[in-house]
Amino acid sequence: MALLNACAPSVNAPEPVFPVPEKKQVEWQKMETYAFVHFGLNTFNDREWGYGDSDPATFNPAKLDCEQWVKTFVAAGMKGVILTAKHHDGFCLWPTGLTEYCIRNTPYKDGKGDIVRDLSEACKKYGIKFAVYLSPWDRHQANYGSPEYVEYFHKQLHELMTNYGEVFEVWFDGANGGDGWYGGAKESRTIDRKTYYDYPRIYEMLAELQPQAVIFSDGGPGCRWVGNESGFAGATNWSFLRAGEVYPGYPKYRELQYGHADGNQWTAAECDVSMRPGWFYHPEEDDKVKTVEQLTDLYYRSVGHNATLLLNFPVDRDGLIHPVDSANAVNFYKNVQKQLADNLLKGVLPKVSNERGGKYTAKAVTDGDYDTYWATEDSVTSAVIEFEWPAPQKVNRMLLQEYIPLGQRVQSFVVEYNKDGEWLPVKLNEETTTIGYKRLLRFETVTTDKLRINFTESRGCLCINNIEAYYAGETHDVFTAKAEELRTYPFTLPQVDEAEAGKCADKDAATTCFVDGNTLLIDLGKEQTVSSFHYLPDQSEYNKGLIAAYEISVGTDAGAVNQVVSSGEFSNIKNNPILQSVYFTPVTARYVLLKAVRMVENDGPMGFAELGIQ
Ligand code: FUL
Repeated sequence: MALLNACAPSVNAPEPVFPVPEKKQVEWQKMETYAFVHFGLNTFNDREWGYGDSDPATFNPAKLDCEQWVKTFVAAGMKGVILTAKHHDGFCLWPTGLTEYCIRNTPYKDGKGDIVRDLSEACKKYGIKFAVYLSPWDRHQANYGSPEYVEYFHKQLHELMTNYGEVFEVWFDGANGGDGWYGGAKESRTIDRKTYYDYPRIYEMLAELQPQAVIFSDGGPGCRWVGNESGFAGATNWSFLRAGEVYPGYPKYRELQYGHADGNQWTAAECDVSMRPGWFYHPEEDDKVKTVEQLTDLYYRSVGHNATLLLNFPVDRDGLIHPVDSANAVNFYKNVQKQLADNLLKGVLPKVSNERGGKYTAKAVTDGDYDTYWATEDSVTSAVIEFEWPAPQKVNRMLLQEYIPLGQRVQSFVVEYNKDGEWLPVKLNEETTTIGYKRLLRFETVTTDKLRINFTESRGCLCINNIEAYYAGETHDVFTAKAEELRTYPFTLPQVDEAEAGKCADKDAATTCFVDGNTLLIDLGKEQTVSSFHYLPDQSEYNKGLIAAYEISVGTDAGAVNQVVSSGEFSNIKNNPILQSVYFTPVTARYVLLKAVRMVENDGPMGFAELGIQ
């Protein structure tokens, strides 16, 4: 036998199809799910984007316990955590030598605390990876916008990269420049997002200090933002971008859900989403924690769409993960494990229409080894693989993996089952185009003794390393977010067509009322005590008509609605268009006038999925 093998012609591995990932990018993608922690002064000041002026004296988490966080992540199957070491407000969770706006000047542990250290050590203790988010935008520093700030920012990164051990990722946020406190200047500052931070120098520093770290930003280079903060990638999802095209704040960011099919740089997608509507903790969101079903749905549309899932935990004011968040996260993981428990294809020997030979045979797709794969001959870019069971099985899930160290290739495929001798496609609600590192499919249950996958188009010969099938039971997956429950006084919009106006008062988040101009007059019909304004932006894929900054006035006479009760920004509305609530001192009024002081996009009407006045 040994002699025979030695004489057999050796079969070469397929050539890579470019772009291909670096080894560290493959290791990163294998993590699949990891946690995000948003915690800082915002937590104690009920803010999503601190202005940079919150008093450090407000930061005093009485029960903070990083081990509690990490134990939760481990129980939820997560392989790492990324901490907001500094968010846009500029406040540092480590005792930095570079600014006084940090944990040293808080009552927490009498100024002796270091949350970056505590979390990195808890990660080591429980065996998960650690990483940091460092906001480039800093609304506290007086010199933000100048070259001196860039020096400061690079030094901050240096501190973090040298004092806390290995990080698996470095997270650079795309939200950059705008209003801020800036040392008391209280103004708006813009920077050139492409050049200001001198990223080439940052990449050099990271290559030297933390070569294993994958660099995140809107356009990578290590991994990319997925173009939404809802936690899903497109069903078609290429791990490529056209190099040099995407920069922080890239206007065509929706493309990031799908990648660039013709891209020349490997930059896989990461889906960031919070357990709650906001990224930071707000007590009024205690009953708005994502459910097990919602999280399970997101898992299929992130990890199952060739991306990773970065799931955020808004740590609460005690410094702990809230019990509802941890219960839902752990039960979500258990639910996924239950749905994908018993691989019906394990060890089943498939039949294929083409095989390269050598060690690249069909049995590699069911042998449980990541590094063995079935490959077709060089010129063969379409092929069929068929599985047969001795008796019919119920099936409604499939898992497919391409061997990405050699590139992402598959462009389209069809899954079919055999019914009384006839091949029929399984019924699913998304396209079957790309696969990449991992593709999970949910389809209507079929009972069959034969399944096949017809790979119809590919960028090169096929390299498939894993195929699994499951029966997940009859589940009720949630495919769209539920409309927010909004309580409101009855109202009319006297300047808007009645049918159109109805769309923002129908409790249906899927219908949006569009209003031209930049003001909206709301009539409560009679005088009421009002103290809050609620605005759910357009929830369609493109979130049309988003208002970035507002002024709210009230009055008792339609001709004189001029008592300003509040003005400000709808922080982060572009990326996370959730329900926006403005609270003000109670006042008696019949009319409320909203003025859009600034829109996210300059042209087009304002969009209101729902409105509420209370
Ligand atoms: C965004 C930020 O502006 C949000 O506050 C949050 O940190 C999210 C993860 O990224 O761009």
